Amino acid sequence: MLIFKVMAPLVAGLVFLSVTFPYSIAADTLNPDQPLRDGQTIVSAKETFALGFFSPGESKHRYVGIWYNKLPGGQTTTVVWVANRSSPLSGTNGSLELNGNGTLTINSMISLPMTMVALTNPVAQLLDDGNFVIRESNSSEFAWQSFDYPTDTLLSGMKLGWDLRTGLNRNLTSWRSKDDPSPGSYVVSINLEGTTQGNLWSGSTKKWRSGPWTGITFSNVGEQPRTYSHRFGFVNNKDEVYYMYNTTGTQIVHRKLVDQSGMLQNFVWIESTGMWNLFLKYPMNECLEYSRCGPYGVCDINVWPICRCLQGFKPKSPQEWLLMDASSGCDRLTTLDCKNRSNGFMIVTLAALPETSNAIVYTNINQDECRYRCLKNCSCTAYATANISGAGLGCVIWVKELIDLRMSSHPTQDVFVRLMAADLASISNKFSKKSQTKSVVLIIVFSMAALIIPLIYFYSWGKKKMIQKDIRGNGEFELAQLQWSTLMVATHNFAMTNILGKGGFGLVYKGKLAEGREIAVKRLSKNSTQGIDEFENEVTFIAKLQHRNLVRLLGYCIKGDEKILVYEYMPNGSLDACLFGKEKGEHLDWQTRFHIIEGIARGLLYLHQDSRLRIIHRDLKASNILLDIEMNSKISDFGLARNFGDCETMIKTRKVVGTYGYMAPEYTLDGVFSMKSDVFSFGVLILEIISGQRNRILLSNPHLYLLGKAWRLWNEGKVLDLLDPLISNSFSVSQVMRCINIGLLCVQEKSEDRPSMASIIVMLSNDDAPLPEPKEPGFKAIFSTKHDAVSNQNDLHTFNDITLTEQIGR
Ligand SMILES: *[C@@H]1O[C@H](CO)[C@@H](O)[C@H](O)[C@H]1NC(C)=O
Ligand SMILES: *[C@@H]1O[C@H](CO)[C@@H](O)[C@H](O)[C@H]1NC(C)=O
Ligand SMILES: *[C@@H]1O[C@H](CO)[C@@H](O)[C@H](O)[C@H]1NC(C)=O
Ligand SMILES: *[C@@H]1O[C@H](CO)[C@@H](O)[C@H](O)[C@H]1NC(C)=O
Ligand SMILES: *[C@@H]1O[C@H](CO)[C@@H](O)[C@H](O)[C@H]1NC(C)=O
Ligand SMILES: *[C@@H]1O[C@H](CO)[C@@H](O)[C@H](O)[C@H]1NC(C)=O
Ligand SMILES: *[C@@H]1O[C@H](CO)[C@@H](O)[C@H](O)[C@H]1NC(C)=O
Ligand SMILES: *[C@@H]1O[C@H](CO)[C@@H](O)[C@H](O)[C@H]1NC(C)=O
Ligand SMILES: CC(=O)N[C@H]1CO[C@H](CO)[C@@H](O)[C@@H]1O
Repeated sequence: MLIFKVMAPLVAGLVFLSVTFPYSIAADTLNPDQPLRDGQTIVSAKETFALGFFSPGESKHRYVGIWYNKLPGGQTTTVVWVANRSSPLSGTNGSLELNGNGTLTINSMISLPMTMVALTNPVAQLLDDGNFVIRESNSSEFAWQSFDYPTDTLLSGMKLGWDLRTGLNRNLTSWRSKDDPSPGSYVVSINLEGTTQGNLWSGSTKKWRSGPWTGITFSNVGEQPRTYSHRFGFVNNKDEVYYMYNTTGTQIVHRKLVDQSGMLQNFVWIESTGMWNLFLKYPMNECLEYSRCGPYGVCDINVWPICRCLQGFKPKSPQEWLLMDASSGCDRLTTLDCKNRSNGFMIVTLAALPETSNAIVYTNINQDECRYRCLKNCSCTAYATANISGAGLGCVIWVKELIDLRMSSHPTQDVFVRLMAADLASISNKFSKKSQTKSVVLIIVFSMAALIIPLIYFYSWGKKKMIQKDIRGNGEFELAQLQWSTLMVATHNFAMTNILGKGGFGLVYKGKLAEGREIAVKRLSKNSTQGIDEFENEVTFIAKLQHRNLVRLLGYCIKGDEKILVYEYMPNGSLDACLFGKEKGEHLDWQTRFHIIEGIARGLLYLHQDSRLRIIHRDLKASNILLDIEMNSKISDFGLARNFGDCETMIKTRKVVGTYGYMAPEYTLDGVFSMKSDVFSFGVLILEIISGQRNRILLSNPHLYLLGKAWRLWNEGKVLDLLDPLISNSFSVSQVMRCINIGLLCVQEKSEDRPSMASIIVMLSNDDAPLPEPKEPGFKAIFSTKHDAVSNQNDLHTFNDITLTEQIGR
């Protein structure tokens, strides 16, 4: 059924009477003395929205709300507005009434949020955009509208922001839970101080900000991956300050929602799947999280670690920075002393203006005047000029710390940061030594004699980008050496209860450092000879590798026989546990699974191609993928990884190590491995993530073999049957199909038929990239060849999670 196609005009009052909507009362209006009782609904003219009493989720309480009328799966599945969300009724005897003077009451007691003058001949009407309005029956002007009192959802045509004439502040507030629409802790609102922008609050903590409006878009929203056609605008004048969007066609059904997880989400209805597709959410990545790197810290999602200090600044707490916690930010190398007039400005080019809520904004002021005003004021820490809200040139002067600084691949916003001359000079020295750093630095040193004299002007070829020195020295990451006693305390003397699991060469414990930071501590088994090689392997590789999709080694400890590695702690555990563990992927919706697949792909590309070493992991499997708090995937366990030279593409070994189920045929059978054997394992992972099933090798029952199943369904044209039934939320059919197609390409029998990680990234991120048709996956050989190690196990076990480290004879 085509749900949101424009319907033939309906004769109001006739159609709704009994057949399709037995409980709806006539048409879309509510008149005085004609109450709407629980069980009845009023439906907008084109049947898009309905209004009535409902109980959300498991709740027994009754609320008055507006929902999409025609979505399948129950009429109240998507509620967009709730009247009086804090004061529900307990019984089903509710009635909504329009009084003779135009106010609405529920059970003649509870009033809706209303401020209006008395009407003489009122009528209430539910419109097709989801707005419930009250007006004089002979007028089209709204005396009251539900759009002025949003709950958690912003629909097309609604205003988010201020009516300065009445003081009305329209903001979105999350539901407390899916059963309770009363106000939760997340609020999206528009602020008026500084430059106006959208803000996402968690209680009194800011989580995200949109940045100022540039005239076209918001400046701090990051690269928008895909947008569905809708026009949006920002109005900022003396009467009103608001954001609004309009969908461009009646077919497009779009809503924005701040949900209980604290994300601002954008959904579009996909008719072919009959589901909501979440296509954009904020904050979109770690760097868009508010003040991720603290004051004077700069976040850049394209490098690792993502946080750096501005030049002329140093980490406030080097130890915390080393442990990847940059929230304390940075301090000046030399304290700003305004009486000492040897100070000036360093230009940094950022993705957007830093937070402006405590900055001073002047409109219609040029750059020279802006700089002059900054120099005049001893509290000024930085200034910038910007086209504020598209209103033309404006000047922003910061008098406090700079926060929420973000870099991108195409930074455009120049910010002039005030530094002492000594620091400016050291930057210029460093800069001339490191001229390959592609940057533009313009330094103006201010002296009393001549107000503004550009003394030093450095220009270097290449892309405009800020130079930064991070906490690495000579390109090697500084590995913290930790005290044995610290680790004993952190893990409660390696208590059994602290065991997180078993890694490649020993047990892994959860630990907590004195300052509260959680860590994962891997302790090498004392009697493992194999382990020592793997320990060294791990230290060699992982200490040199830095990528957001690889697990981070924070430090080590060697004391006597004890060899210990300390990693960042991954609160969401391993992918294996998430997919196949007790909770069995219930909380893994499609977006999350896709995000995990993308993360693994990026990590693997880095290993194969972009890191300084070229590395084959050799033991990629679900239990070696860890998940951080935001479900970013991190590849771990480099115990079996192999470095290979520039000319080598293939290595042959007599010692086959790895994990059955994930190993490529040529490796299992001939001991030959290459980057393409990692690609095979990645393909198995994709199919496991999509299906929620392990790739079992049971010689007695090859049909359980996931690759076989995927291939059969692919040929039968029923490939969506592979999808984990727990993916109940919205997903994009085409994205799922692409992923299965890519998964099958990765597990091709011949390694040359498998794509490289670089092409996989293109295939994953580009909906239009053509995909080759897969051939039969390479599993026949595994089943048809008599294989000692496999047949010895009498089919009783699955092999997926056993890493083979012993030599198996051939
Ligand atoms: C509705 O029912 C509740 C109990 O279920 C009762 O307390 C209340 O007075 C009733 N209200 C009306 C308007 O009848
Ligand atoms: C409208 O009528 C109700 C009850 O009849 C009363 O409580 C309310 O104050 C009136 N509102 C206005 C704006 O006169
Ligand atoms: C609407 O009706 C009211 C009284 O019923 C009258 O005062 C008003 O002028 C009318 N307005 C229009 C636009 O006809
Ligand atoms: C959201 O709006 C309500 C009602 O106007 C107001 O009381 C509250 O302070 C607003 N919250 C924020 C964060 O703007
Ligand atoms: C959206 O549509 C309304 C009504 O047609 C119009 O007033 C408003 O300017 C539009 N806004 C944008 C951003 O296109
Ligand atoms: C500098 O700016 C701050 C913030 O507006 C202001 O309080 C202070 O008076 C200014 N100082 C001077 C000397 O203008
Ligand atoms: C500022 O932005 C508006 C809207 O995009 C544009 O029309 C105007 O030309 C811009 N002004 C300047 C000075 O860039
Ligand atoms: C100004 O600061 C510099 C260091 O930045 C210092 O060498 C110089 O002595 C200071 N001058 C005065 C007058 O304090
Ligand atoms: C937001 C709002 O108007 N809430 C009203 C809900 O009903 C209670 C009475 O039960 C009023 O006090 C609130 O103002």
